[in-house]
Amino acid sequence: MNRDKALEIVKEHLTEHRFVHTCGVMETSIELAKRYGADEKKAETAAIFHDYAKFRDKQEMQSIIEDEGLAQDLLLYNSELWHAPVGAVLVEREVGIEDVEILNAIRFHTSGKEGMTVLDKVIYLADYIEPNRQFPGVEEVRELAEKSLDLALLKALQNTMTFLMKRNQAIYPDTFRFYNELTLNQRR
Ligand code: DGI
Ligand code: FE
Ligand code: FE
Repeated sequence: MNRDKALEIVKEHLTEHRFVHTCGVMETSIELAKRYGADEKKAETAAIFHDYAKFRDKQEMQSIIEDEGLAQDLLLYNSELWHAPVGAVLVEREVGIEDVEILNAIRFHTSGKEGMTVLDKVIYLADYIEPNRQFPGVEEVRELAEKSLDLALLKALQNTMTFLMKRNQAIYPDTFRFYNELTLNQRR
């Protein structure tokens, strides 16, 4: 889809702050796609729509998780996780995007999972390091992202999981599996 059209569509579903974040993810995703060999156009589209469902109400997201046969264990974890898989469903249904690689990158952008494609990883990392993000540790991950996709992701995962654990939050199993995969691959 044409970039301007896509941005026009998504803008209606986001706050100004989240739209600015989305534009940052778009720019960073294209850069990372070039650097690490993912399809730049798919990265652009996935980035634009990655937070499409961020502001849907919880009740609607819960119904979609139930009715569309998404992983039911999502309902046991932080509802912040829901907008990613629900977003993939709604971007297909409402925007008409059918490309499975794009939809998967949206689907996995919050939890991550084992066996992600380069495109999935690019969107996950771009979401974390886009220029408008400011939190402790982000600069280190930005620097790692210049050299190694997986090392940058591993640091991002360590930061996120530490952040969640310090707040007594549960960690979704796919996030753990993603972290374990990245860690074990570093040792080979
Ligand atoms: O939607 P964004 O704010 O741009 O970023 P995101 O899609 O990565 O959402 C991050 C939120 O999800 C953040 O508040 C942490 C929260 N979260 C809750 N449980 C988990 C989790 N993130 C991961 N990776 N794994 C969890 O188990
Ligand atoms: Fe998100
Ligand atoms: Fe985001």
